[in-house]
Amino acid sequence: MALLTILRYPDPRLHTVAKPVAAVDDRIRRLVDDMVETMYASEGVGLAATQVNVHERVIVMDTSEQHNQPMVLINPEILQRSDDLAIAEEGCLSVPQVYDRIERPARVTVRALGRDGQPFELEAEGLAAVCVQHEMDHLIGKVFVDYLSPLKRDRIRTKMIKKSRDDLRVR
Ligand code: GNR
Ligand code: NI
Repeated sequence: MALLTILRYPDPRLHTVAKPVAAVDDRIRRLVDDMVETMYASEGVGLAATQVNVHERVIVMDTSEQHNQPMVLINPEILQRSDDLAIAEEGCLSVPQVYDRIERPARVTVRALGRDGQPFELEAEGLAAVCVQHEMDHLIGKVFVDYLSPLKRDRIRTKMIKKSRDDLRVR
């Protein structure tokens, strides 16, 4: 297993559209395992392959309380979105220390392949619904700050550029 490097906003590679996984083989299983390790090491509840600069449709997430139920979603597709919306405070490992309220469908049904290559369906609500939608956005090159106003996004961009400079200085 290995820790992967997470791209930081405003890295343009975060806006890459991922391709479907052709086959769930050893290479994909290795990617999944490294992503799970990286997600736990970063204390995230989810991670999309886009964030580790792999542009294939792979997500890992764990919204369980004990952080002991990793879930793998390969080639995820949303089958149903609820009409009712919910607002939740979101953050992103690619945009550290930035949190803002985002409105999304409150519940979604998702179909995906698991680590074993078998299809399954997930009915998500609450944090799991927020997380799976946030991760699926990454796979189409969308970061949660893209939902914010251009003014807020510009302030975040400036803050992130300054932060990378500061992070380099203390390292
Ligand atoms: O760790 C994460 N927490 C989180 C909190 C609220 C809404 C979404 C998320 S996902 C984020 C990890 C991440 O950046 N995944 O792409
Ligand atoms: Ni994210």
